[in-house]
Amino acid sequence: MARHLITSAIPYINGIKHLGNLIGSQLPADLFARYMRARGHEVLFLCATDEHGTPAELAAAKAGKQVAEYCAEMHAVQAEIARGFRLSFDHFGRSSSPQNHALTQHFAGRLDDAGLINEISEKQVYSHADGRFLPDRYIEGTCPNCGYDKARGDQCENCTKQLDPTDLIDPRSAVSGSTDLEVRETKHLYLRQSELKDQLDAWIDSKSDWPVLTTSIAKKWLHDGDGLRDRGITRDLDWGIPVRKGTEDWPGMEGKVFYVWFDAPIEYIACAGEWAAANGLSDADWQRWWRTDMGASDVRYTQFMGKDNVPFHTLSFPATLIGSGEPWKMVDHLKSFNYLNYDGGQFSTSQGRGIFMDQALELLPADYWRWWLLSHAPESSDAEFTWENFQSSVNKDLADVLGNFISRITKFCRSKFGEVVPGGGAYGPEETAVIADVAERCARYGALMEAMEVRKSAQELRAIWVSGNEYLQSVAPWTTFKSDPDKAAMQTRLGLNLAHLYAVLSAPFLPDASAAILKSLQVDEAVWPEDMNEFLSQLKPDQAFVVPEVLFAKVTDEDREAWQARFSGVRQS
Ligand code: B3M
Ligand code: ZN
Repeated sequence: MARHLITSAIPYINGIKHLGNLIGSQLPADLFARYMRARGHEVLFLCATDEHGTPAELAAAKAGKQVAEYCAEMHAVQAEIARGFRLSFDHFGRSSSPQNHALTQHFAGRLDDAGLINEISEKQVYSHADGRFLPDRYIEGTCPNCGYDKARGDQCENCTKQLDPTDLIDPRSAVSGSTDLEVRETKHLYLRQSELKDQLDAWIDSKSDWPVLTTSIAKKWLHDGDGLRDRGITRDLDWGIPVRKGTEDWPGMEGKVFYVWFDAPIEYIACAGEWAAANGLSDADWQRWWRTDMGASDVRYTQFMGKDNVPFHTLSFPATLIGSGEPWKMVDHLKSFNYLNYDGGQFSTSQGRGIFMDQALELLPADYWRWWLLSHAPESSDAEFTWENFQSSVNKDLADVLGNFISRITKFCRSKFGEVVPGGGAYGPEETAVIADVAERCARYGALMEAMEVRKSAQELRAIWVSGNEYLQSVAPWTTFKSDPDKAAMQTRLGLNLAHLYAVLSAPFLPDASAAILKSLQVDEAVWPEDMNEFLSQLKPDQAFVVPEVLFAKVTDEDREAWQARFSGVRQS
């Protein structure tokens, strides 16, 4: 038994995530966590909401709420939707937690002690009316390039020109509208990441099993971009983790908070602390996952994220951990994803384009989405969601193959033998062949799941379902029954055992369907097959079962057209 620490990139708090976000980190992380648990490993699977930064402040202001109140509400909303998608987090934490405050301040203090922090003076716009410094995007004015009167201090949305706040004509505060602004000196902390370049380089080189997408992005930022230039880790915002040096004040940093990308990855660690606190466990209990001096050296740590998050996880966060000089567990495997596009364009939160997680669950239960998303995961390249593809995938894979197999075998059995596993008969060559085939495929499926080859795993699982269908089709117990009822009984018994196999193997992808099949077969505990012959003889003659409800309804052409129309525009709320 191994120990697996698994984290998904933590979604921003502002608003409900779309299906592109879901398949980019949380869902594949869940697949992996469920698989590892099914194989008997000890798993700690963590995720949280990313609650700091300007977007959180802006979204709260737009909703007319205090930021803390807004974040608490949105956290509850996101947690509920995560449950709806059956994301099996051991804990869904919050980057605003007391644990993350303490740890973030702790890391900053350690980095400063190690000489890795510089204080740098900068010029920034101060608003008298608001009593605060304004981040660039909080300043509005007229674009010097096109005359658009709602240009932001970082960029003009109208002509896309990149701007400095001082370029704007008639600048005003986006918070209060006040024009009483002044350019002032302000100090910020910079993390001297460049000092850690060689250590980071060596660390990345030691990760020979990382996917190319991950290492190429990391190396690009390390060597040719300016990705490793010293990075500002503080901001002049109200909402966030106050800048402190451990538990002490940091002179000159009063009223400032840490930059969201500094504290967000630290939440992976803090979240384990939140998990321990929520479950009445001790510090040692979470530290055995995170501190190599506390037992974490035998932990295998895997992170899941979209490709845009890779630099933060291969450079910035490791720089924080290495720079602290403390024995923190570093990531072993980093699985990153390309983008999922929506019907000829991009999913977009800001534009409300695409399908959002709450809306998806209003249309269909989680398993339908899980299956489509995972079997089309944007691994080697970007992928695209289209309603035609969704319809055909649901109907062909789930309804016609898996659903049809389960319904056919259980209903046939009921009609001829009643709702009990029938006895009699002995295996012939067809049975030996199908058992050998599913055994071989099952081994391949396990290896693909282990390697986090999400799409290929889905294909192999589907092939295992197909194998049973073909067996049933070729031996045709409904025909055999007329001439040799004992033989038909044996074929049916194997069919029911295959249904059991499908429930167990499909569980990481389709947790609800899997539970429904197990329940109808009256199997209490799902145990992963080790020996296929043995596994497929677990349902014994005379054991009772009940025919399950229809597992998967087909998506009709009318559904598809209606949904396509409903999601063609932008989300209004
Ligand atoms: N919240 C960005 C994102 O959701 C950011 C990830 C943080 S991971 C520590 O894509
Ligand atoms: Zn402009």
